[in-house]
Amino acid sequence: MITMKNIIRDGKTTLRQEAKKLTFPLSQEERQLGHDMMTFLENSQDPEIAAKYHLRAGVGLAAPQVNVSLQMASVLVPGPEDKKILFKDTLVNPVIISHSVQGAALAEGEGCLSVDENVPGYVVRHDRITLRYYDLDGKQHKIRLKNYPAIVCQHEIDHLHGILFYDHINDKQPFSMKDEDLIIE
Ligand code: NB4
Ligand code: NI
Repeated sequence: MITMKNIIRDGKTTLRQEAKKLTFPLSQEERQLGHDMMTFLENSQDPEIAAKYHLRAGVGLAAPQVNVSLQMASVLVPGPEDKKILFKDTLVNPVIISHSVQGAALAEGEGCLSVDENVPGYVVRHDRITLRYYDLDGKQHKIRLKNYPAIVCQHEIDHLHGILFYDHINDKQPFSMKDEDLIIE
């Protein structure tokens, strides 16, 4: 079971490396990693389990965060009031093949399970993306995402390229954004 002990923190080299592409079929170990990352997200979003194991809540987790330098990330985005699921899958070799010019940022800023400090500021990303990825079974997906799920996937894909959310924050004016940029509540 993945817990906070397995999640490496800012300063470790893996977080700044370009992760390696996977080849199919995945090994049993690689598939297991995908399942374990998704289970971490489910556990972290369950108040009882999260309290018991001291898990910080997460909507995404990328393999480099558990010190595995491979292009794999799990995403579990619940809808408003945690009702239905907006997006749930483990992304293998994900690529953003096109995106809107329109930018968007989460109103609350971003946090990262690998960054213990709070870094305030808007992280302006693409509001809409077309994403190509493979799932753990090797099935190819090409999907369009917008708003919150699109932001989460971009945060995870950044991890696969050694980028952390605060790299995008303007340290002189952390809450500056273009008039056209969308703020997602
Ligand atoms: C990834 C996110 C940071 C910004 C937005 C948000 C949370 C993370 C990091 C975009 C992606 C993890 C992976 C949350 C959270 C809302 C949904 C459902 C019920 C609690 C949960 C809380 F926990 N970020 N944390 N940070 N990361 N929303 N929610 N709620 O997930 O570092 O690379 O359970
Ligand atoms: Ni993160």
